[in-house]
Amino acid sequence: MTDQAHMRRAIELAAHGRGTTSPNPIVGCVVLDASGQVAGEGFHAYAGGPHAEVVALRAAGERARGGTAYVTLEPCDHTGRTGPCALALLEAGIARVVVAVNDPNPMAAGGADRLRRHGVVVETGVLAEEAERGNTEWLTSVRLGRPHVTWKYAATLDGRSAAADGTSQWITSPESRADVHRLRAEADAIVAGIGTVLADDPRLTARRPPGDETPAAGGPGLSPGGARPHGDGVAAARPPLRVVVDSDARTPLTARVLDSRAPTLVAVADDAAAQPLADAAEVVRLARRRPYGIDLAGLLAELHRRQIVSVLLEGGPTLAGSFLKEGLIDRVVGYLAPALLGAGAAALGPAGVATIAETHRLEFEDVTPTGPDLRLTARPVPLKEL
Ligand code: AOF
Ligand code: ZN
Repeated sequence: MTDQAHMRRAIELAAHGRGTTSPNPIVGCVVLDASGQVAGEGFHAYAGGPHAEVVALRAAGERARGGTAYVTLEPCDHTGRTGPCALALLEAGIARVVVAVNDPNPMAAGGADRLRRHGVVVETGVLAEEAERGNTEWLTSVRLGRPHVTWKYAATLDGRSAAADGTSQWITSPESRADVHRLRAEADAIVAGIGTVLADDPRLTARRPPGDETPAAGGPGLSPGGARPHGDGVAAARPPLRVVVDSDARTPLTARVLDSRAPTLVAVADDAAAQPLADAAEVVRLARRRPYGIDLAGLLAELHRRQIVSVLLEGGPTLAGSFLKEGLIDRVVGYLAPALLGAGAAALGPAGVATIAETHRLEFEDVTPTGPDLRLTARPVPLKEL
């Protein structure tokens, strides 16, 4: 088997950690013995748990000596929640390490260098693009110092999210709505504007669809040939933090978003009247901005401090427009229903575009049917490519 094939398997293993590793990345590892036979496999299952390399090395035992390790992310060289993987690979006697993506985390990087200094052959960049895709959110948060933001909306084919009288429920199908719950469950935080909270009174919680067997918490990540382990006394994955952008502090105490199902943060302007939210939510004050309420980059910085890696931005064409205008949207997921309204609010509000030359250009990444609807995923075109 080729390096690519083993790396593809490592990427597959990494994906078992999807949704449970935050604030850590997903990482997979395959260890071959000296004769090229697979001796151990592993993936990172939850923050605080063993790294993928350690899991795979444990499974391989003595067979790792003189062998090769395939890792989707450069082995770490630091002692964080766990010890340095570069050291573990050296102690196991690994002779060659193949890496997909370099670690941009300055605290952890340097593993490749340390291994080379000790005579290990290190190759990097194997299936890098594929491995990057699996860690888009985490890589964005490390590189930009703010969470990765996905803006999600649902609309008719003519791009409207509400009818002329403001009614907006059930534009898209039950399948699309179930898919949104999957998106929510994968996010660390769900952000909505006060307009949406007042109009729709959403809970902004992630309901798992019936039949979804994905465990809420990660296990030790041991995996050769077996099903994904779970339980094992590991803390359950935290429910996504609910964030309300509410510059004038208008969130009513009776709002469902303040229920006890998940923690809530209400972001108000620094000059907003004090708000008696008691214990229902934490309030954070941010600089007031025009036209939309508060300093959104400041809000993301605050979420970054709280180890929020991925944000799902929902609800509020105005809020979404402001995020877009400030260049704070990394991915767009639109659910389009085969329906037409002809009048009513557009899915997106003003986003700083006055003339066609200023259009926000995106590229489609994926198109998937969700029941009778289409789910379109797109990303902003990187500036250098325009
Ligand atoms: C992981 N899993 O399999 C690898 C990681 O807090 P720690 O000790 O778990 O360290 C997390 C950092 O370690 C992470 O941000 C990344 O830079 C590096 N490598 N992390 O969570 C793994 N190999
Ligand atoms: Zn490590």
